[in-house]
Amino acid sequence: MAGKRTFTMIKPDAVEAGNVGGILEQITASGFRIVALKMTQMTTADAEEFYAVHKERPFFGELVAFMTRGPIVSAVLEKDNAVDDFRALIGATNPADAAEGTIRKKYAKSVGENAVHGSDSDENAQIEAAFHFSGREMF
Ligand code: 3AN
Repeated sequence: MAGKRTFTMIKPDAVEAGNVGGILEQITASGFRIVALKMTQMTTADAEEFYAVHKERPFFGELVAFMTRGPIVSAVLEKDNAVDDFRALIGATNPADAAEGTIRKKYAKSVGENAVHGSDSDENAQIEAAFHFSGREMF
């Protein structure tokens, strides 16, 4: 059965642009309950670990520099079928390919600076949530 929780980050581009409120509003209006929420700034070591799966990709250095350049807002979200429904809500990785009305279509500038992260599996949702939040920070 599909899991009930996913993990998201509002990335530095969207925080800088003042879009935290608009993005959280769209998330909650779409039926997700906020289980955990905070603003932090990732260190280089944090970003390298979080994105370790991409370390051989040509854009890895650019991705780590981008994700550490300013604060992010991270959250754990709850809804039936959370991972897939949240991926649908945010839209394609490249905002040029993202469907009308999706968060990336509205707020993302490019494939690199694409406003939000969404976990791609139940297993990764759990790993990513535990990377950013302690048990006492999740409700
Ligand atoms: P998604 O975030 O949709 O799961 P992934 O997992 O393929 O996409 O990529 C992780 C992150 O790496 C993206 N959110 C984006 O910030 C960055 N990224 C992906 N592809 C590129 C690319 N071609 N150039 C620069 N950055 C990229």
